[in-house]
Amino acid sequence: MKIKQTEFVISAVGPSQYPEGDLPEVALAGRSNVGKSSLINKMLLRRNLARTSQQPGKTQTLNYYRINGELFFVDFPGYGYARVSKSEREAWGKMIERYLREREPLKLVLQLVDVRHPPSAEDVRMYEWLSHYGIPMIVVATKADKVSRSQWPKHLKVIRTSLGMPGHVPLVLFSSETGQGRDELWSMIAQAAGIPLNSPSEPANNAQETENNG
Ligand SMILES: Nc1nc2c(ncn2[C@@H]2O[C@H](COP(=O)(O)OP(=O)(O)OP(=O)(O)O)[C@@H](O)[C@H]2O)c(=O)[nH]1
Ligand SMILES: [Mg+2]
Repeated sequence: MKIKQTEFVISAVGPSQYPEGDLPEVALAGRSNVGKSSLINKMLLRRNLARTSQQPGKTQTLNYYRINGELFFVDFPGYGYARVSKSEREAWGKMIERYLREREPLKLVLQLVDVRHPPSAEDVRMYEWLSHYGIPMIVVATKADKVSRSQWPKHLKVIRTSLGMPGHVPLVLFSSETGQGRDELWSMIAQAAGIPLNSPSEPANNAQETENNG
């Protein structure tokens, strides 16, 4: 995916603030600190477009990023903060549930889990909740660079088993440090969103190379 233009659009607190139009949306869910903002920045090759919330666990907004005028990334508020009150947690749940149930442009959810640790009870709940809505999902195991290569299969197996993921749900290893998983994720996102990986006006990399060599 060639990133031509990226832009933070809005921190939406509810449906009236969601962008109009029908650009496909790809949502990102996961615990606070799992690496959602880092993944967005790596996917978009921007150092600091998506920032960590100033008040972790408090931000109850859906953050919209527009890419190439072709699709949106929608960053969910992170879950898993012990200090969040019951009413805040409920407000969070209501907002997410309504979004998942009603948001027509939503094409794909990336659920992020930390590859180092078995999924938490909240990760499992989130996964079950997302599956319930029948929205296409990819589980992304973040921080791959923090686990040695030889240990990857073991960790991935724990994730798949703990979440109860059927074989057809993709599980992608990702690192925002090394860029591992970036190409694979882009091709899955483009397919789910129904957008071309390379726009017709732009030859794919290998086509360009062929032309240059010729
Ligand atoms: N080594 C390594 N560190 C990472 C990776 N992804 C994220 N981190 C680090 O993990 C911490 C949290 O990353 P964020 O991207 O801010 O996490 P987040 O999920 O957006 O957190 P909230 O916005 O609080 O929900 C930061 O210190 C990142 O530098 C990764 O792939 N590898
Ligand atoms: Mg963040």
